[in-house]
Amino acid sequence: MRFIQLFSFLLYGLFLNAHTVTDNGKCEDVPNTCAVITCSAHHPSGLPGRDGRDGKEGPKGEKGEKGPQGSRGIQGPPGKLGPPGEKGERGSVGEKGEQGVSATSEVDVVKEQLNAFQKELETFQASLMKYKKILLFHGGKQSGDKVFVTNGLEENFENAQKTCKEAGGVLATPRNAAENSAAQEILHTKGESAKAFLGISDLQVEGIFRYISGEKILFTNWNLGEPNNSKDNEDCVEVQDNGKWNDIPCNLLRLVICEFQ
Ligand code: MFB
Ligand code: CA
Repeated sequence: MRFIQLFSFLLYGLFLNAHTVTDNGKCEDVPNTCAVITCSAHHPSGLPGRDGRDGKEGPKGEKGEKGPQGSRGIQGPPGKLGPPGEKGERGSVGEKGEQGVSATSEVDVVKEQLNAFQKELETFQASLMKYKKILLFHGGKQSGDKVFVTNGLEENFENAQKTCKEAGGVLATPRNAAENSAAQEILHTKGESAKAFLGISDLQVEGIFRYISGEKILFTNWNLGEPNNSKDNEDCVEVQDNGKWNDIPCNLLRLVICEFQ
């Protein structure tokens, strides 16, 4: 009996048209075919068919409605500097300043300071004159602001410089004929052929004679044929009792004459 039922069911199905699902999802007959697969929606008594094959990709959908506003973006870079603002209103009047020093009192203060300075200078000049008188008393010879004095001892060039520096002066350095004569007079007080070192040498650069301060000499009174750098060893300078200069070795002993200003 069951076989007949199944066979009749199958036979029934064969007489039905085959169906397919169209692109728009409808179920339509396929003519001149025997139904094997049916669309169950038209045969409620039929068994549900298997899932159909995926349809072809449908056409692009219509543009959707505008979505909700996105969340706030991150802080953007600072904007360009804006144009200068308009000039502000005039500020309020400031507090009253302290009482100024009257011009008169300022001038008075300066006058007082000047007077004090003048008195100090006079005291200094008086002391200086006093010391120069003492130097002259001890055989010193003055020329202009300078006083030339000897301690009566002979030393080499290096030690002669130190002796004058420690006494508050420098080695005799005539800068003109008058000063040179003052130094020469001191030599005359020390007898014939006395000679003294001057504060001049070409120790720094051979052949270029400079003062101890380093500047090139301006005034000279070289003896005839001098400086000759005899035996290639004469870098210091002596003044002779005739007032003439000669270059000699620095290690010789000569009278120390200092100058004080
Ligand atoms: C030279 C002089 C040199 C020595 C030598 C005895 O002059 O240039 O410095 O003093 O005499 C001739
Ligand atoms: Ca010489």
